[in-house]
Amino acid sequence: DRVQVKTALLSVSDKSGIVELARALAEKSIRLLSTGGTHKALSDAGLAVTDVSEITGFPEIMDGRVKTLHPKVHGGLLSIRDDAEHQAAMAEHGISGIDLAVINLYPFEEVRAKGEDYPTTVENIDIGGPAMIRASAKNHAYVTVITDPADYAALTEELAASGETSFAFRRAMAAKAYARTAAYDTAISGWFAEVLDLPMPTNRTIGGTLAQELRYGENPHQKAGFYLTGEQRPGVATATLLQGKQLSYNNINDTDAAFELVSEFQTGLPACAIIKHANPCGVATAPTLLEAYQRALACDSTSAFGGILAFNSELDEATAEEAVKLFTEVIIAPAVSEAAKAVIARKPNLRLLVTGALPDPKTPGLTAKTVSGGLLVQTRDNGMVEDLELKVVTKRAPSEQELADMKFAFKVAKHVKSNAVVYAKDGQTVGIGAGQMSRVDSARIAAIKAEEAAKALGLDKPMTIGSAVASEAFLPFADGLLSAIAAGATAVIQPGGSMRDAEVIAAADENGVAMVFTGMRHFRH
Ligand code: 93A
Repeated sequence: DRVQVKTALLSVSDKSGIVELARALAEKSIRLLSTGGTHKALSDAGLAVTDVSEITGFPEIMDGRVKTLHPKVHGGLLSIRDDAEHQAAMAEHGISGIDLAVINLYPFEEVRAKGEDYPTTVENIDIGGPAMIRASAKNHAYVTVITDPADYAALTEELAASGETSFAFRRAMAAKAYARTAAYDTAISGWFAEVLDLPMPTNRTIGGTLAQELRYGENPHQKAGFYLTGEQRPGVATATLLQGKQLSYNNINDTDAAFELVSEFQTGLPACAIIKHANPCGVATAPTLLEAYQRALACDSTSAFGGILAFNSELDEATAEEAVKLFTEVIIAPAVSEAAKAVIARKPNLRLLVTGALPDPKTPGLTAKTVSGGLLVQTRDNGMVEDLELKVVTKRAPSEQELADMKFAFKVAKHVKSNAVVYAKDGQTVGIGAGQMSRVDSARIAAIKAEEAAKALGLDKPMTIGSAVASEAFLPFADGLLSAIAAGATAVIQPGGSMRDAEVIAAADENGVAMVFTGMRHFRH
């Protein structure tokens, strides 16, 4: 199953490592063919290399759009070496075999990410490269295809002894080649969907490129990887890791939840969110980041242990000094001051991520989750409470303060797993109930947590007294409302729309509670 490599075709946009590779191939007496730019790079380095146009007898035309799209190239890549008819066709048309193709594509993804103009982006859709990659990969019984400079070393090693490649190697590289062309076309299709603002789920492929193999998945016996979709959104996928170990699967999931939540607060007022198991255990805004952190922590300092901290503004020294007192896995912020970096450096295991900016919560985009045998894809929940027409449904209208607390609570509830009940007061969560099958249980749990927090803080009563409470979906019965009232809530925000709305409104009126309907639901599972 070993194949002697006699002729190699090199055609690369990313020219890193290509000269060294070509030199190693030449040392094995492998004949080198290549296209314009690659040819120049190799011959400038003193290597003997034949231009593909000499083989095809055809110049590169149309600004290089047609350079390798020729039977002499594709016949050389696709011919079955021990098939008599294929051999006859080769002899008849003067086609010689190409045993190795080293190709990487026009940098479409990079050009797209830079937001280059339309014609430039289109021009960077590679046609000839994918055609050659796919042809070589199909013919992996005879041909070796390399699409990633990271594999040059493995190729050189493979060829070291006898200038041959094994079937196992060729097949592994073929598999990688199709993953590459699939991801490439997915990026192109995603770009079109963006440009055309296509509605879901029209004419687009969902997918990404494996960027990182993770040590394990949600649990140590599960394997995992991090795939990037190419979406240019500030966040965990595009952030820079300033210090600490590689992020784990759970770190990435939780850090995303934390940063997306804190990015809801774009008013310039500092905000902090603390996440555990993808749910917030405290969120607050305050005049300073330090206070925001302290107030977020106060909501449930027990659960915050081992959590993720996200900030919506530059992490400063004072906040960092407080933050390192808590055992946390990850801190993520749009920026980190030099002094804060020095503070965090004292905890070398703490992962510090800087994103450069906050994502815009209103931008469209897709979210996906798997079910067995499928992917469920939807547009991101980019509904914002500020944009909703809130309807007061009770006799008593909320005060200014209650209204502000309601909106804050509803914003947080959007990021809490359903059923979500969030109590808030003065820009701070004071009780969060998440992920219960019954809404009234979520309300009760939030109240219990508030009592525990009060004890931990040495307060004589829970902070839910005089708070606003949010439910991310309608209150189906009055029981959830009554539980919130028992915990001291005076104002309620919820989507409304239950069959029993009248009953719920009556219960609110009886207790002098103000209630508003948002008309928008924020389920999150
Ligand atoms: O414009 S193309 O789609 N038409 C082609 O025939 C073709 N052949 C190779 N692009 C083509 N390529 C691509 O050119 C390769 O995939 C590679 O990315 C690039 C290398 O060009 P050069 O050697 O001139 O720098």
